[in-house]
Amino acid sequence: MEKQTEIKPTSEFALEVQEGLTAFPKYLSSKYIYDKKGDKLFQTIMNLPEYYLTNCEFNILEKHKAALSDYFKDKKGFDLIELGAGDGKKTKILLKYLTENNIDFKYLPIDISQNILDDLESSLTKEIPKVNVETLQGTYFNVLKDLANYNSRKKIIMVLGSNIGNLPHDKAIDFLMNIQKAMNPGDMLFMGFDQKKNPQTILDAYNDPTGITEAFNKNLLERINNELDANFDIDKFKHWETYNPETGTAKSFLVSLEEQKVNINALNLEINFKQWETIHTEISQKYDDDVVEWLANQAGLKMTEFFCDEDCFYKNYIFEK
Ligand code: AVI
Repeated sequence: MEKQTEIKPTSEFALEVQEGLTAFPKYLSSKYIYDKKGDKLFQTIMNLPEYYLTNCEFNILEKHKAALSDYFKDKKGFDLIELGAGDGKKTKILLKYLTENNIDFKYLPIDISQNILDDLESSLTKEIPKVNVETLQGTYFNVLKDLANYNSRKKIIMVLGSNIGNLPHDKAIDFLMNIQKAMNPGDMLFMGFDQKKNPQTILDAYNDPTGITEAFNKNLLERINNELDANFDIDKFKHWETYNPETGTAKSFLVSLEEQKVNINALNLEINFKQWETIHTEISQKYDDDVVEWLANQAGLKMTEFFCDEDCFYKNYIFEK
């Protein structure tokens, strides 16, 4: 049994850690992997040869940039709003093409991190100085709410990287529904969805031999150590990945290698682990057209087009209201 005296967790992070580690089976939310170190590890993951998602989406944008530009452009110009812009490496393919072809648009990257936005803006000034950019710092939905009536121009809302895959279907529908509410008729959502494929390819993408994905997963425990004064010994946990080809769900776990106790001082909480007990940390959902169409319809959107790479490992879909 966990030992706990009355201490009120003060942040959402503390509250969720307390909830997840006192539940059975134990779980933690992958959204908390992303502090400064987690962001860096994810950038490294995106460049790993096993993490095919990056190249697939890169190739899709490169191959279809002219067609996408035709879909997006509008007589009155348009606003390209990107949720979770990151370093913008993939987006720059589109931005370059649109700028070189004198298409009238404004680029509005949204990110929770002002640092990421500052880096993106200064790299754009160097690489594509003609692009009209306005960065927006905040959570996706606060910013989207503000943008719902931003101006009367066509909005293209873009979410790359299959970020939706980190949400279970009910949360994915909420996410799509929130985007749908910020759209007007004629606006478009352009979103990446990683596809079902050979299960081994998927397992390898989340289990690289260099251990970067393991460090990324374990960053959750490091954050709890640093921010909640805990004493996880991260070497006593093993990164474990599973993929269920029936549901298309890849799941990450941390498995306790031995029976152990961990103290989380900020929560006045002692957590017991049995040997081989798990903490479920992340899902990375893989899709097919039927599931994507079902999610979209549930959220009040219709799928109007998709673009895929050579092997159809990955697809970017266009949705309208
Ligand atoms: C951000 N997200 C789409 C990544 C994914 O593929 O689920 C996060 C990730 N987890 C492990 N490797 C990459």
